[in-house]
Amino acid sequence: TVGDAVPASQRGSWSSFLKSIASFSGDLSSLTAPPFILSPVSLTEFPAYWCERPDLFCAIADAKEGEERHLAVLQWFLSTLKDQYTSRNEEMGSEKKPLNPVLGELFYAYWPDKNGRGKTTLLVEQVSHHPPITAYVIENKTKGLKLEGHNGQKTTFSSGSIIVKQIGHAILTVGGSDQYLITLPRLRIDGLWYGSPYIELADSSHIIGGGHTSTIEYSGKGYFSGKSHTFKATVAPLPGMGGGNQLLPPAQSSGGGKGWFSSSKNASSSSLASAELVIEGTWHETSTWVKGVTSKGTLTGTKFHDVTPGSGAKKEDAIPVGGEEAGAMGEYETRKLWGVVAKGIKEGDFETASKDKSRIENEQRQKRKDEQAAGTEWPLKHFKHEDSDPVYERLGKFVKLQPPTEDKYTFLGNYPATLAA
Ligand code: CLR
Repeated sequence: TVGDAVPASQRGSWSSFLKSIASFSGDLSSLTAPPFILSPVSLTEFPAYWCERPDLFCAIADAKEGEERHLAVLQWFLSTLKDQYTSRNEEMGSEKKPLNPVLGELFYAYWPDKNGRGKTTLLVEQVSHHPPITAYVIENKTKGLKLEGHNGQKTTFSSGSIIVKQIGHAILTVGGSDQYLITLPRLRIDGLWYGSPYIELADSSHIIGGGHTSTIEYSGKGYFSGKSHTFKATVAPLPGMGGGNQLLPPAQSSGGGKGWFSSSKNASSSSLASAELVIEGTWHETSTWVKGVTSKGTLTGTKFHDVTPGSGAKKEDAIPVGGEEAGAMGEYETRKLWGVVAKGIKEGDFETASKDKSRIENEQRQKRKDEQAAGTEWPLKHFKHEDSDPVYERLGKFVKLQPPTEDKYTFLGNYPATLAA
């Protein structure tokens, strides 16, 4: 029955919440939800999920450019999915409603140097409130790795589930010029009726770069495999690029370098290089090579990624830092801004939580009014907004991405002193 997992006193408000989402499309973040479903964490902290297994992220830089590096990117990407999409269920019992960031909200954090991998830093800024958009940059200067991206959501409601289309994309740059475009899957939030929401991934997403393209198709319970959190990744050399596949004659399997994308040298051998690689499994557990004839030999039947507890890919939480010179957190830093609200939610003091949440929201409304009256706009601190993204356009063409271009938030390079290496 409705709200099986909902505290008895909140069942009524859970049903009204469900009714309001059913008759609603767009920005879910503004809807009032009952206390039991509130998370004390703001969406500005979510970009940390991209790097909670820093060893896998750093391994990308050590892989040889071409097929080997593309596969390292795919392995890292797949290994982030468990943290991105199931960690709230594991830590808080179900998916929850995150705090809705205010314009200008910040999150600074890092993963420390270990075994010579160097320090990895995370900088996040809420660059739009309406609709909510979060921009981020994750960088490891020692390894020459930089992940830049932004995120938004378009939500609709369909037969009892929330459907979330992710807006935005990420671009990973290795060594300054080797670039990978990463697109994002669609989400379906199920289990709403019972009050225990969880995410299933749907449709497909891509990784394009290093002379290869990966298409990752997602399915869940009741789909072709019948199992939750299932995927199939197909890796193929980009047309006319050889892609460093071992089936090429050695002289032509140069595996990348400068001019990789404009080179037509390998065009005639593309039929030889068209051998696809296929990996299948569950993204929150493990996957296996199904067609694995790679430049490193035949891997068919062996493991590809593994995020089960105790596996090699260790999970490490980011360490938050204050961005002010002295290291204390500024007013807009997420853990300071939401401190009282988060404490209230964690301790079950929802009155204090909702009071401070209203204070923050009212202050924001007043700020926007003042700006409008003064004819000014809130200035972004770390990013510059652009209407198009040339890297997205160039790489997206290979899989005819829709839309053909997207906005871009370019990082200004202005790290706070506390985050600089
Ligand atoms: C944000 C970007 C991250 C991946 C990610 C994971 C969970 C998503 C979140 C994104 C966006 C907001 C989200 C959330 C799950 C639930 C929440 C869709 C895509 C919505 C707004 C809350 C719905 C409310 C019910 C849980 C009651 O990289």
